[in-house]
Amino acid sequence: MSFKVIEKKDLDFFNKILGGNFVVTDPEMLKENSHDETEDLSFFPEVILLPHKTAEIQKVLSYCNENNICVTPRGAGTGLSGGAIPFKGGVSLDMKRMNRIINIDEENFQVITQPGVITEELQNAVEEKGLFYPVDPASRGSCFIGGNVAENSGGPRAVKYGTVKDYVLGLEIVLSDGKIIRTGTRTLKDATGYDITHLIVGSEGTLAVITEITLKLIPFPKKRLLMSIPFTSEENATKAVNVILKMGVIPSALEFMEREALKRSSEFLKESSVYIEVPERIEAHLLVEVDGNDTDDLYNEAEVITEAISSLTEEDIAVAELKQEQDKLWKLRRVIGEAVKMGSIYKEVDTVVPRSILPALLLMVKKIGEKYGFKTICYGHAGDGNLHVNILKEGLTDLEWSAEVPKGIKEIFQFVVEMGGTISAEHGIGLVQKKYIPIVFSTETINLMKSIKNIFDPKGILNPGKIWPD
Ligand code: 2HG
Ligand code: ZN
Repeated sequence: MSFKVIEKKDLDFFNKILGGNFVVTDPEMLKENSHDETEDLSFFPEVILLPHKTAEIQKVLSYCNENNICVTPRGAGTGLSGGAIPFKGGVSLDMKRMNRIINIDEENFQVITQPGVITEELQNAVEEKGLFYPVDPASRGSCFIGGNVAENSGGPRAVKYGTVKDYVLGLEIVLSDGKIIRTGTRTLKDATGYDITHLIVGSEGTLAVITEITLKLIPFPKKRLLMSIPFTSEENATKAVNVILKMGVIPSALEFMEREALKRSSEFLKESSVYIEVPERIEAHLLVEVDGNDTDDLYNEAEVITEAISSLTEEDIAVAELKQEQDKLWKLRRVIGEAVKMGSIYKEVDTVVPRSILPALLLMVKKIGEKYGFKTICYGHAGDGNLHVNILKEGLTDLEWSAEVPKGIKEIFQFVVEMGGTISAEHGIGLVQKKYIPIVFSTETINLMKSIKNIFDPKGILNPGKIWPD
């Protein structure tokens, strides 16, 4: 599918709608919007548009649809599957100016926000009112809530609180022809018509542009304890996950970090005195957080967890009650993605399986890595069965990287699907995983999804080249 190359008359139209400062063709800025946090991928837009209200997006999309100009919606560019990369050039529709929290409804525990609000800023704003928006991707300090909705993001607290889709009550969206649609409600229950809201959540900017989001909130948990549990074997660490959950304790977070992941993030943070020694015998850690409103209850839960896993580790378990201690441990966990990626070209697979399969998944990942000669660094949201597998180019030749590694990724994905899992838990498909989609879906299912795309965006101008194999 080819699109019209943008020319002066198009730029004149965009200037009329948005004003000159918000129609950007500066090469440095185009370069900035050509990539996100995905591996070494970069495709330049022809222009960046920065709208600050729905009516502007309505006019831009209607014009682009009429003139066959493609449009890639972009949040903060923290994505890990190429979702915001303008694969076919055209317009990068940058949502950073749509950054207002419209209303925090303390009576009904809801917030209405524009998409360009930083997730952590939204969390802090509602926390001031004693409310909690729990979905906290590792990139929460920079990612936008709109991008989180577009990717159905997760994060460490999904094991207890779920992912973005569990909090979106309603949306305002703009379709590729400029129609403005409101979906969903402001009620906690809704059995009215098809659930368009949740069709848009996770659609990666391919069905519509999200211009307003209504989210459900919950009361903020007053107390937290964070346990750092060392293991001398990765297998025992992954086995401990289900042992803990079968004790009836639902941790608010249950993270797995293998030795190399923790070592790299600790190195990465050395200056900021967040440094922990990982003794040679330690092969992996679990971070287990429990939250609630009574500290004694939390210590009882920590006791239950400690008792339950006593046959899997004899190492001392650190229990952080003080927030600054907890923040240090969370910082070590949250920067792993950045730390692991900074030294090398990488491919990252966001595998997820029923959580009892996690031990077998980790073993299989390591076996496939040996078979195809690549190193993996693994960590992730063990409580959800979600294992992030970072494959580093490091010493591999270009041929090994381009030929052998994709074979290994395919085998990992085949195993995951055979085990009842899927190929993305939270990072999305975007550009980088689309060739593996046929491992997950039948041709009929793919065609059904493509026909839905065709209904929403018949000319295919929205985020072209994503999710579906070319
Ligand atoms: C995390 O869990 C994020 O740390 C990022 O999903 C993962 O960058 C990564 O590999
Ligand atoms: Zn993650």
